[in-house]
Amino acid sequence: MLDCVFTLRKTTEERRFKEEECRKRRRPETLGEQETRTQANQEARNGVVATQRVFLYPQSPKVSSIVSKRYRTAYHFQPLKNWINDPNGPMYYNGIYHQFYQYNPNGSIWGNIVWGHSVSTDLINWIRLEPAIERTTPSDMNGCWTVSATILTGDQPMIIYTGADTEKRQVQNIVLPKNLSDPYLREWTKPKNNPLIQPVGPGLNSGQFRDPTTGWIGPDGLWRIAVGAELNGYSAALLYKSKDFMQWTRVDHPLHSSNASTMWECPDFFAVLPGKNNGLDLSAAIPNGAKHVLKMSLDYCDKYMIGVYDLKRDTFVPDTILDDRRLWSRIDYGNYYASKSFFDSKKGRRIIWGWTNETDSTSDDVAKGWAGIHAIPRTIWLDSDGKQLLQWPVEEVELLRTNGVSHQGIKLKKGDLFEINGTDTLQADVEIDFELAAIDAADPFDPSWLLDTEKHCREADASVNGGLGPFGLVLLASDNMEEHTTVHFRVYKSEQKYMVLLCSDLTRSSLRPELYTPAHGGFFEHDLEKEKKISLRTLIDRSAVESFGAGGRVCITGRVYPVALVDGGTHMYAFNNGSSTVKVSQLKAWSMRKAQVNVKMG
Ligand code: DQQ
Repeated sequence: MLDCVFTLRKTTEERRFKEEECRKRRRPETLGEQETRTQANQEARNGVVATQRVFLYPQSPKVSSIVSKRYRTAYHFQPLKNWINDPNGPMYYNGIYHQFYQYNPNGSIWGNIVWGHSVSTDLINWIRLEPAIERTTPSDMNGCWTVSATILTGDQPMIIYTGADTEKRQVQNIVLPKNLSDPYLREWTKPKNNPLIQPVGPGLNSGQFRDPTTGWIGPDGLWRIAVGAELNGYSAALLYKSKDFMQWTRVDHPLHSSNASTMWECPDFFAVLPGKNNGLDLSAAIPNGAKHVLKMSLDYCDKYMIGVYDLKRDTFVPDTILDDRRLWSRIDYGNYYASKSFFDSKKGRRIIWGWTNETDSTSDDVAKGWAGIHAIPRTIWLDSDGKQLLQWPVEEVELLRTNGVSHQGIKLKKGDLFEINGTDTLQADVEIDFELAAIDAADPFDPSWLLDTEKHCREADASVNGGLGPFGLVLLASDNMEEHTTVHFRVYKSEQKYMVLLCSDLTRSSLRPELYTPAHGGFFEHDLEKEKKISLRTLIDRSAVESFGAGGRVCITGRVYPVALVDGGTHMYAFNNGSSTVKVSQLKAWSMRKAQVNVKMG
């Protein structure tokens, strides 16, 4: 077995580069395995073949440089060059979608942050504008960080953002558009009264006080925002009130706090209606039966709680409080952080989008000259059970689909592999429905897996046969399968219900050394007795793989850098490696055209 190498998984703040324990466990291939692999490779060209022949371990790599334009995504948002992280202040204003983003104009690692600014009419194609905000005043001299936009009554956009002041304290500032008649709102003004909010008060850590939410109006007609903070050593979303959006007073209790963690970055607070995928504007009248969601970024992922906003006490009360934060629900079970949502008044939906970082090394990013993408914007709403958020790529992305192929009624017996031909395997949108006949074949569920789903996905990988599953997709596979990424389900039976695991296993995605290649995974409850099928949608965009299990119950985003993507071609398959046969009742796949994400202002 090769020694484990460590890799650097980059996240947010200065000094926040974190060494992750390497989970790639590879062993050199034996001669017998090499032979089997060659044979399997020939068979794999004509439809269904045996998976056990191809889930093999790769050889020691000898690979070309990672500096290739071919790893840049074709329809995810990323600037022409350099580093980006959090999406900032997304909004729809006067017929235009705006997104700002944390951007380093000088290089491809975090630092010198300004707000990049791009505008769009469809959330997929973007015009790039000059940076909207840079560090120019005493209250943002050491940082102009994450922001939320609020459109005040009378159509006035305002953005509250975190600045790091001359003493490196985190303060909250405001900016306003200079000229409301400019359709692109290119210039923003910092009023003289910044900072609006100082990090004062007992127990508040002035270096952990940032990322204000979009504002909302309470029953008393006052505006509110929440700010992520560390209070007395624990995480809190501190609540502030204002009459005019300029003068803010801290409410004597947080919107919500928890002693299960120490700081929440990028809190997001919004209302949802169970079973309805139309979004709600938090400042409009909230219908009866609505629930509230508090999203927070921590532990390198975005988690959320569903509950009610108690108007009298002005607090968010989660339906369930889980002391162990490993059990908190996640917006995405992969590489996805610092997401922000907004109410899209054009289409009456709530949209969320997040940042997906590279998983190569920092020196690779420096060599590439770029790092970071934004996930495809997703419509987000609450399932009818009131417990689980559902997400789906915005419908606009479907305009990029071309060259569709479709198959029905493919039976996949244990060990079968079906090649999906006819589409671009590097830029694709795949929708597949798996029909399950023998749900009793599901293996028993062990609740301890919930504490570390990545470990479970790694141990029970696609080569490990189960009662019902693994079945799913093999993506970005090299000719000889030395490189491949699997996105697959396993079904388990737990007392009264079925628990389904979606894994996005990147452990064999690339022969390159020093990559972070986890096996991401998330569980969800599924009423299989009623539905008898599970759907999977995966967007493949070169180095990005974004998957949506069971209509968006579990979403997983991953980054991969297969050598075959640069040096050869890749393949895509549907597979089953569970004892029970599964039927692909419907499979649709499209090539995806390139989006224009950096159109220069004419
Ligand atoms: N990124 C920003 C911060 C935020 C962090 C700095 C989250 O405002 O807390 O670039 O990724």
